[in-house]
Amino acid sequence: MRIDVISIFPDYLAPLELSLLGKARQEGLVDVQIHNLRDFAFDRHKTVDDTPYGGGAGMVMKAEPWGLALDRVLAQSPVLQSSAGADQPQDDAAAASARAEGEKPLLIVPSPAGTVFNQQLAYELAQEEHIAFAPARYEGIDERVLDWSEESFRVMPVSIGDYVLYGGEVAVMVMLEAIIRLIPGAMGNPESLAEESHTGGLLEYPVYTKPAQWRGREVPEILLSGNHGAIARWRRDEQIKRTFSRRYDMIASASDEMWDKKDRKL
Ligand code: 6GU
Repeated sequence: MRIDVISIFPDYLAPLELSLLGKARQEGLVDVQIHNLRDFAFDRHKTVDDTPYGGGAGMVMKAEPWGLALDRVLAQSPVLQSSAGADQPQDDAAAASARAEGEKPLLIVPSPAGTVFNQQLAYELAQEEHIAFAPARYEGIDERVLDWSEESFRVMPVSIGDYVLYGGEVAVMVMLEAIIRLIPGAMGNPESLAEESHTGGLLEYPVYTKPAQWRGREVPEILLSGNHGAIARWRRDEQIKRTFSRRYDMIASASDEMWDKKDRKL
């Protein structure tokens, strides 16, 4: 998978080098390219923002640097290389309009006004061949950039939750961590994916490790019993209890198929 991030704060994305994310990157599962938006501003002060037309508070990100940065991302897109050929020059508008939706890379625009990111969307995004992220600062990006982008990208405004951040960079980090670990081969133990919170409709059960006693607290006896059937039942009961108390919204929206005949009212 190819991922591009265009930002005026590329240092925010530095943690992508660390840990499992860095490993997925090193092993070639994902090719992440960070672009500094200021490299696409050519005036003396590398200006990326200006005052809003119509007046009002704050600054708006200028269209020109975003246009050039997105041109660069398109020129490097594996999605477009495979359909048009790497060396073929592309007539921008004609090529873009001829392109079927499925042949366009995805452009995610982080915004508190977007659709809310969740595990289901993370699974879908992990299947993409090329995703570009356009995290904005200030009051946002000149709307014409998003309008123009529709010609060459599938544009998706995405929020990571109902609160407001200074800018989209941290939201990009959150989304990338959720997406990259779902790429086959990027998880230390893929079996942990099947059991984790937000995959089976219930929250994860509590876990314990040695020692069996710690500060007067014991590990639940059933986990030491060796009775795998009973342990599985206990874990499922704990999942149900936990989900009821912490996330009743997930219980309320669960489909009937989620419930096992042996699930009890707890
Ligand atoms: Cl994606 N961006 C910003 N600036 N604030 C947010 C957000 C994104 N998601 C929730 N709040």
